Amino acid sequence: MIKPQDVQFYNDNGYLLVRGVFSEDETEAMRKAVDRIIERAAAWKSGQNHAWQGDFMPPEELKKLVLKGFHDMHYHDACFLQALAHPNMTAVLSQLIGPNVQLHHSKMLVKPPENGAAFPMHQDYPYFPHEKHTMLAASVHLDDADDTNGCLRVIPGSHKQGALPHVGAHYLNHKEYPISMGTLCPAKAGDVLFFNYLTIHGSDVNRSQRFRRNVLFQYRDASDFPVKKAHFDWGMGLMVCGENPHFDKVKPAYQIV
Ligand SMILES: O=C(O)CCC(=O)C(=O)O
Repeated sequence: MIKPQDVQFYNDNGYLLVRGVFSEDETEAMRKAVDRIIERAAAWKSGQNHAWQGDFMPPEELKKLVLKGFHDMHYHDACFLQALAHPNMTAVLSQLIGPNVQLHHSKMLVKPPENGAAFPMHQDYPYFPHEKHTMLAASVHLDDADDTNGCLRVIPGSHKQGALPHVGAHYLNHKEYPISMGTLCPAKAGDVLFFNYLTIHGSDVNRSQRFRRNVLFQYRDASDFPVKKAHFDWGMGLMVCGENPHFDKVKPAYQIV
């Protein structure tokens, strides 16, 4: 699915857009599944707003913004389990991470039309630091995304700066790193943007008339261990390709409730 020069691009820039990882039918199935999750959440009155809060926007503007989010997508609908271990996905992951790849977590991010929330620029590292920094996000586009509906932005090469101080371990100083500083990463439905957890990224408000629906899978090398116990999600440690050399040492500690 990708060439050695794409792997080089990822290593140099900390991100890579791979076109057409998912077919139109697969993308449509995921879009419908996301819509059904939102409907079910409304029925159980659990569709709370996940918009990021903070001082990166005036409070009166921030309170109008909406983000529909859920973690553990593969526990909501089987199409996400198929997607996160899809042969096109694992073909890319095994080249960017290595032969033994584990899921860390999955989530959806739905920016509704006109008021879809922004993400201030940040690294994902502070949320789940690991020893070897193999962790990356694969952001699956379910809709065409561009500047007007708040597509992802990255700062190319920023992963080489290592871990940076975040405001309340949440996002970078927005005066030093405004969202506008990020390089736009427009993408089509079915495309996947891969970016390392040290790569500075974020996205602006969706002010368009269109949805921006993404599903994000986070993966790591099976030999890259967390430096602190944090951020446990269902399905963490699922092998999506290769083998687990450390099953005797590391097991997820789940409590089923
Ligand atoms: O999808 C986006 O616009 C940004 C998501 C993001 O930065 C995150 O979930 O950490």
